Amino acid sequence: MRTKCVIIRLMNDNETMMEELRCIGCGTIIQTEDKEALGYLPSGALKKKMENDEEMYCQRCFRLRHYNEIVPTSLTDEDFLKLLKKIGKQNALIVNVVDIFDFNGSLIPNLHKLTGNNDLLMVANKRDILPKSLKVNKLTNWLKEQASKSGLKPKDILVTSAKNRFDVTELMENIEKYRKGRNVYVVGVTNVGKSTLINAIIKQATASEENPGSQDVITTSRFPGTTLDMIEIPLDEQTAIIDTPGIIHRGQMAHYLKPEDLKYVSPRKEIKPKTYQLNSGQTLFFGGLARFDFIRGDKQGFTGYFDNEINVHRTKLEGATELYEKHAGELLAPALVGATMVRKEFKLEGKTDVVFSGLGWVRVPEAAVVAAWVPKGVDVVIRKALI
Ligand SMILES: Nc1nc2c(ncn2[C@@H]2O[C@H](COP(=O)(O)OP(=O)(O)OP(=O)(O)O)[C@@H](O)[C@H]2O)c(=O)[nH]1
Ligand SMILES: [Mg+2]
Repeated sequence: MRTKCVIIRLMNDNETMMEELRCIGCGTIIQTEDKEALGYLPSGALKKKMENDEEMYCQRCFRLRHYNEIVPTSLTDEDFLKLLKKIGKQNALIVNVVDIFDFNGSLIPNLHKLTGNNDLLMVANKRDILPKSLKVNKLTNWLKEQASKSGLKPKDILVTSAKNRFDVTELMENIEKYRKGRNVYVVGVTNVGKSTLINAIIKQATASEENPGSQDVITTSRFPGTTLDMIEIPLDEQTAIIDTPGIIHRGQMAHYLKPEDLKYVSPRKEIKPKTYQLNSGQTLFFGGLARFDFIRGDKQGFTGYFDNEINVHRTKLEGATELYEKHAGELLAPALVGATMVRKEFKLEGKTDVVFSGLGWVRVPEAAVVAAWVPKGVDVVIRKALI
């Protein structure tokens, strides 16, 4: 498996060969002219890397990898979609990665349109975030039901954690089984862990006794939109596994948060569910980012599945709006101060999750009328309870 800088040879208009250098971290074309534009690498550094036949990273990747600092890009949603439409024209295996912690937010609308009639393998990543007590069989059945409801017909559904070596080995075996000698395109919404999974595959495939844990080849980060173009990692002489830029789903909380608050939507540890016995007329605030009102129904235990560091505040429904207006960003933190909170009411039959896209969900065990509030633009959906 060769992972050095990607050199793509293209024929230009005059039918002469020209070489295109790409950053191995994000897939963007390397250039030495414009400091502010994507793919910038100072010419001295480029020369040195070429002489030493070293992996080549653009300045944006360098900053992300070493200082965890993001440089905003000017790519639009259409740019990303255009790239992905090319995949529909290939005969390949499509691996659709979704984030189990944000399953609804990571579904791609019209995925079949983008990928043509190609075989689809669904990979539900970030298993390590959900409670260990949740059995993989139960989870897989739930995923199958949800995928089918969304019009997806994957050949198979795998549950993985990019951090778990055994999951990665199983993923590699399944990819080999389903790809039947074809290229593999790894697609999905931003931040689901596509690049992290491919890095884990590279590590597994290249690990040796002398080199048990090599460094991550592809740049990954908590910031949505890390990968900017296709990145080809050869699987054999003819075929490759290809990382792709994530599709931007504007309804996800991550697109509205400040960089320092992104940790709440990308938990690193297993979440510990918390149950609250509420009477009707009570409200829960999850930081200042989500609000849950219990309007009508019998007293019951509502369970919150959120990052362990999200501060939960319980209060009376009456007066909750004033409390938010006074204390958003202080008592109720983190918050998007100044954002309009939008209310959605639901009449539920029981065993339902009220999902705040990307941030987490509240499990409602019995019949109840509830309202969910989120900053304007963020999606709220209800679904059959996962747990
Ligand atoms: N807890 C947990 N975090 C993960 C896992 N896989 C990836 N992550 C984290 O999720 C975030 C996004 O990972 P990336 O691999 O950059 O996601 P991506 O899908 O390539 O994102 P784009 O390039 O923006 O489309 C990073 O903070 C990763 O560390 C996992 O299995 N478990
Ligand atoms: Mg990526």
